[in-house]
Amino acid sequence: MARRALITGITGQDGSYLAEHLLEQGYQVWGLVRGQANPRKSRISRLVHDLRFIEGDLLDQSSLIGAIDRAQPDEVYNLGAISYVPMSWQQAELTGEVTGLGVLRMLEAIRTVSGVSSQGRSASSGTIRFYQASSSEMFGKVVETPQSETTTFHPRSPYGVAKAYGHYITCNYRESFGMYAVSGILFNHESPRRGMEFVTRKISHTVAKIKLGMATELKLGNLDARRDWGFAGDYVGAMHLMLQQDEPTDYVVGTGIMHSVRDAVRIAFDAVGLDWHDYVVVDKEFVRPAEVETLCADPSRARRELGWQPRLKFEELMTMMVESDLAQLTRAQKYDELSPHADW
Ligand code: NDP
Ligand code: GDR
Repeated sequence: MARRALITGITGQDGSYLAEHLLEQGYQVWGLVRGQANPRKSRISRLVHDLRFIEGDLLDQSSLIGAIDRAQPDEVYNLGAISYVPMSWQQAELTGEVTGLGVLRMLEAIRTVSGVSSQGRSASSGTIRFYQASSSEMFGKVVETPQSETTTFHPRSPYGVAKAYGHYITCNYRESFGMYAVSGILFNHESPRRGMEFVTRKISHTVAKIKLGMATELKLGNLDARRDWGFAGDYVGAMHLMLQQDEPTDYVVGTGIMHSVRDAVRIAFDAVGLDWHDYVVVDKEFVRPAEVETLCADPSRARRELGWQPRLKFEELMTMMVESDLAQLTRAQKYDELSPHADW
């Protein structure tokens, strides 16, 4: 019988790549979708075929119990979150509820449905394996470089704080109840499916618009911020591998190489033969109340124990994103010309 996986956050960037990866491995894949008529559900249905959907919300305990009961998964991947860091200052409480307490609710749903006793490790630990999408944002104001599984956390945003809660509660359920529950501490990963609000996609999309004469400038915040950026399509393989190990273990996943926002801008403009100095404007609106200046992974445990390695280099990734946005915008332009009521 096919193994079964339940993914929360199925409509997001990572949800789509992970679903594709698991379907390729022969899994039956279920996705949790929230909202009455979530428009992103039809987008993911067009992108990834053979998905099964269950309605539910990380804010609603009973819906998660119902989802586990219905999907009867072997593996649960908790990718659902409010994931845009600036939004976490505007909606700090909601971020705590979804990104932090949502993890507890999912662990409780698994514990309840699989009959794991609350009396401690001696009882059955259940068979459902759980993956939590932890984040390098937990390191925040870094105390050492590069960051590994043993580096101390100092989150700098309500998002980072909520992720740290999700990380520790996952570890706690593993230690308290013997559940197979692990966290992947993933560094930034991007793709043509990345949300427009994140800096790499904002850059690739605006550069493509400038090239096509649809925009004249690119407004950004801190150009000096440095990140360890990789390709999302590579990172979902690490998530899957983490649930196939004999012992549940947390892993750092990244490339070990840093670039600045300025580097990303330069590579993107180079890809279309333009000079970034002519178009980039620094705008205080995009500067954060507390910034994470640098993040760089030490992914040696993942390389050694999972045999995982990133394939795509940052230059290739940014260029691919610009080319994808150029192609998409060109198609949309043609469609608009052919159909005067295209946006109705
Ligand atoms: P996205 O922002 O693209 O996707 C977030 C997903 O969470 C969406 O599917 C969204 O669904 C869902 N969601 C939001 N609120 C709820 C809720 N109340 N109940 C259930 N689902 C909800 O994120 P990514 O795909 O980029 O990231 C996946 C996960 O990995 C996130 O947890 C993120 O924090 C984490 N992460 C991401 C990294 C990255 O670089 N991409 C790095 C490290 C960690 P909807 O369509 O309903 O809005
Ligand atoms: P991040 O990603 O906050 O690292 O979180 P984002 O792409 O939003 O920012 C990266 C860096 O770029 C700087 N920056 C800008 N960022 C945005 N969004 N818009 C701008 O105009 C801009 N100008 C400069 C930021 O200040 C920051 O330093 C992502 C999310 O996917 C999280 O969910 C995930 O946990 C982490 O990556 C790892």
